[in-house]
Amino acid sequence: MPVSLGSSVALVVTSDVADEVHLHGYDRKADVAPGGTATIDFVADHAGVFEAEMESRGIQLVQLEIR
Ligand SMILES: [Cu+2]
Repeated sequence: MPVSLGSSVALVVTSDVADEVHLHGYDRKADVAPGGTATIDFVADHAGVFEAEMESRGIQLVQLEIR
């Protein structure tokens, strides 16, 4: 998913299991409860391709292409 460098981003994840959402590259984390929502707000201030995953399951959620 393309993201403009310098933009404000809200990564919103709704989950049916408990886990931790982890945005690599920016190393931001947020816990999510079963049936709950986690939000990671950040400014996309460095370029690259970064993966967000469900940390304990190792499931990729999205890949952000910040450029
Ligand atoms: Cu991770």
